[in-house]
Amino acid sequence: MDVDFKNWTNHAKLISWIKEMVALCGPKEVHLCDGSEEEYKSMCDLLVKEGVFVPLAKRENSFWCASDPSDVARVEDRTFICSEKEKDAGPTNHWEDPKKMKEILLKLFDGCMQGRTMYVIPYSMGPYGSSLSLVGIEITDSPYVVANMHIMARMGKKALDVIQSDGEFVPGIHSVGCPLKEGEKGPLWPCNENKYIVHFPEERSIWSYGSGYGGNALLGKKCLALRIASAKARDEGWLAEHMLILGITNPEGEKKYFCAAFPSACGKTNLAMIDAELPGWKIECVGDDIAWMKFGKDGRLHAINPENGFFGVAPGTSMDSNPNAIKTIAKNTIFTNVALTDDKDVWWEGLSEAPEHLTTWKKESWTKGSDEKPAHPNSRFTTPAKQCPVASSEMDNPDGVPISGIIFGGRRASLEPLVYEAFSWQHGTFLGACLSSEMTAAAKGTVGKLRHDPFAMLPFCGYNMGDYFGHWLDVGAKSTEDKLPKVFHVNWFQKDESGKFIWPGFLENARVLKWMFDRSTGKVEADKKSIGLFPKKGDVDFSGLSLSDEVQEKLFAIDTAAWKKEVEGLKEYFETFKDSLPDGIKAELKNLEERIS
Ligand code: OXD
Ligand code: MN
Repeated sequence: MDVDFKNWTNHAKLISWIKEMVALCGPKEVHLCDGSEEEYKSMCDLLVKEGVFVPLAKRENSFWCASDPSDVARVEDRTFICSEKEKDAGPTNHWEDPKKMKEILLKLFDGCMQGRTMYVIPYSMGPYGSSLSLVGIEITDSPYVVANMHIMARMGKKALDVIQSDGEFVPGIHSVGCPLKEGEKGPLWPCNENKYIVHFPEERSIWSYGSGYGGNALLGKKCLALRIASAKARDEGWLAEHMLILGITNPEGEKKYFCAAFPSACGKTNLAMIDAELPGWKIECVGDDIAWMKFGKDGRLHAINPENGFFGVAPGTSMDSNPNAIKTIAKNTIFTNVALTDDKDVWWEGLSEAPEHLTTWKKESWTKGSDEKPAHPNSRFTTPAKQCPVASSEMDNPDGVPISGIIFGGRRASLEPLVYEAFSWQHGTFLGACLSSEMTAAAKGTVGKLRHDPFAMLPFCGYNMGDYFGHWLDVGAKSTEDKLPKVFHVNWFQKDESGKFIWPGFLENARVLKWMFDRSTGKVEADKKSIGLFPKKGDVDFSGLSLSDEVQEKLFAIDTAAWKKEVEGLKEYFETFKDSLPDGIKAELKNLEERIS
């Protein structure tokens, strides 16, 4: 098939790769995307015409859609890091020999787009003109993916201009793996039970087959911005992290930025756009999922959010938990796998009182009182980041924002106090490596079971996690403690004996952010304790919360016996990394053991 690249690109390497993919996948036609508003509209019109999208009555330019019930989440067990050497993928990733994997993929992709349109998406992760940004090309046979990429990335001609001037791009090929015979219409949500999400970190390329959902298919997000970018960051001395970025301004007008990493189901999106309940303070959102950090000339780490939209989990999002998210999704939003109301609006658990009748994400009729959950626990909204009422004007700043603090947190019913600070960058790196969370019903696995998720990067690190810890230590060695961000650990999820949360969480978490802010300006001192630096009494403001003295004490208690047990668990966990576990982490584990004994 002849593709007319005139007025699109004349970049030889790009053209030759697209031609190669056309020959391999055999689509019926090729659409070279321009990223325009009209293109987005035509994609949505097409999806409405096909019956994939249902236009919503109460939200301008917004749509409801439902995936195939077998294609609802990232598939970690089908995600591969195909580095040349197995050791470079490490013990926490699935590895396959790149040559062998290419053979598998070439067979799968052979003719996989038959009867479908191939879309070629040029996109930038990060603002144009930033030395931190990366450009990718995603080839896909899913118009749903094209529509979502319009929201999630900066997409279009300008990305091609970047390729033209510096030649570099990350190629990503995606297919739902559902070719169509002549005249066949196929399912509304095409996918294949055989799924492969494959990364070649040395070649810096992505091949994704069989899924049309989220991180499996929107290749800019987890595949490029985390797995490929983390491998590139290791080679080039920067950080690609699974972190939100927020800005805090105090009543005196001083502004600081923080990044935060949390495993799934710990309220990361809620914190990213928290509606501060602190008079005179202002909190702004730069990003809710990914941060890329590089040293500026000032010796400080500066971060950009490579994304342009939020792909947020809907259930649990409400005017109480996250009013800014609710306001963000009022228009121009794609809802996937939530429930549809009879008057063509969306609903999910936790949003409001359930209506009497709904259409579930499985397109079944649902009446109030039924046991089934009408929205899938991993149902999502795809929405433009700039619609967020507290979107930071720095979202497009090519220089990024200087980071004063990095926050790690997990869901722990006991052990971990409300907040403490690391003694140093090395100790902070150790806190990131130790991160773990109790699983909720939203993730596969046993509810309540502890899952180690270092830096919340377990499913997203594009290389050996042990080397990744070492890379963090190396990054710290490039600057000095006074310029490096302070590192904090938080836990919003402590429970009492009856299983009730003892900290109110949600918007009240801003009180803890305020303490971190005051630490970063040097306004308040901290108490040195066995596991870290703790707030002095009264420095985390509890006024108006009616927390009993007992609860206030429990929020900051250190249970030495439990910590001894934790250390034993960590020793065992760290053995997984064998000789890639860096000395700095071993030293911090030993220090902790000594301090609590
Ligand atoms: C996400 C995730 O979708 O972390 O952001 O799973
Ligand atoms: Mn995420």
